[in-house]
Amino acid sequence: MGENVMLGCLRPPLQPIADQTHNTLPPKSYINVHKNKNTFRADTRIPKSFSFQEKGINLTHIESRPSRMNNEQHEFFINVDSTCSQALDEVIDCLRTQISGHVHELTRSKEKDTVPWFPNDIQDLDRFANQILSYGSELDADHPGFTDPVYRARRKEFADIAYNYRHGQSIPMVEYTEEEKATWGTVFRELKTLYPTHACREHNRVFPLLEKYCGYRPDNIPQLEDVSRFLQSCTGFRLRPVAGLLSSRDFLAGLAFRVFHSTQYIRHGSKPTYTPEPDICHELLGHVPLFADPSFAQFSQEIGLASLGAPDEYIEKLATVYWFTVEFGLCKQGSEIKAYGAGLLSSFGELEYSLTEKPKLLPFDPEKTSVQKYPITEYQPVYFVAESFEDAKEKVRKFAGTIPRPFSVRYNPYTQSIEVLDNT
Ligand code: HBI
Ligand code: NLE
Ligand code: FE
Repeated sequence: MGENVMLGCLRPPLQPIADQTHNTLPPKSYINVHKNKNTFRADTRIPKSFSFQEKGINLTHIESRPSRMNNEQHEFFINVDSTCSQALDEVIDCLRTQISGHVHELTRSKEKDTVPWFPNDIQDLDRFANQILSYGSELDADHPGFTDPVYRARRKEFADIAYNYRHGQSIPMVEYTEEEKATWGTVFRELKTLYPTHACREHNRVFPLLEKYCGYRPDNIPQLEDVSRFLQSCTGFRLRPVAGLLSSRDFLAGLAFRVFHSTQYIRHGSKPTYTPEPDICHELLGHVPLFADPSFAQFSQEIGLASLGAPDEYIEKLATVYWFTVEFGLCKQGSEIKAYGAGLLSSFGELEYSLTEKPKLLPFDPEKTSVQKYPITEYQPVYFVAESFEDAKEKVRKFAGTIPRPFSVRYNPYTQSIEVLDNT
């Protein structure tokens, strides 16, 4: 992915180039700057066109030394990391024309084949636990729980369970409060009235089993551990507790192992019919029934496998495909359209809305679906309709084939690890 460049370029000492460093990617390139001390001006600024940041180039290291050739001069060695060779050429050209000195490109090694790290073994998922994007005690200001200290403290308790969890342990049981159970009860009862008409047949087939074996009742919030065991017996899918949102890359990687990262806290009681965040209602009522379906489980795992080691732009596309299928998918069933997306199946408000005339419906097509923009804190204006899970799976498989990866992957369920088959 990266371009490796070593450059010689000109800057006086004390020049604030380092200000432009803004992330911690590993050094990939070197720019070496010589400047004659005599021409040094302390207030020199990098002209705008030099802005590395503007071109998406990260300065990862900079050092200056007195020149060995000429002690009137300083040399600046600069490491930059860029994913775009052309942007790098442009910046170097700018430096050459606008700085009175020499700019040497010392090395540039193409690392187009550098593959982002991915978990190889199911235990590697333990590494994600502390990479949460936002959670519990850091609720956004417009969250209904933001100003509720009791709710915030409770969220922190759940976050700690997830942080301390390791693969292979059983998921700690939680005693939910009366208030939490009341919220669950409201969500559960309302959704149950809609499922027969609005949910896909796979969801309706599994739901009674969850009532029978996992304690799905209006007055009881089922325990993740019990549900995880049930899922393992159906499709090998399992749950692991998570403190909040993971990055798309981490979250999708879990699916490759048939591991679903599940929140354990419940939404704030003031808004039971819709919340933008995943919560236990969303996981247990929306996702779990479908992960118990073999065809859907395989579909989900394939999105996960496709994501392993994929370039960032494809992760974003896969996350969007995930969003419009696993989260907000609609599906043809006979002459009708039904909901199979978990975000719909866990929101009384949006489930009802999704099957009215209001939203726009488009056919599911990964090429197009993967670039559709979407809001995350309100009802979706657009849904994609799949012909069937099998058809969606076939299409995603084809799409995954277009992801540039110098290897292919296969999940070995006996060792619970990823087998990497080198294509080069
Ligand atoms: N993290 N814990 C958690 N739960 C999700 O449902 C989730 C996530 N991270 C990203 C994500 N979903 C999706 O929006 C896609 O980016 C995969
Ligand atoms: N909007 C959903 C709900 O209220 O249950 C949650 C969506 C999570 C992505
Ligand atoms: Fe979800």
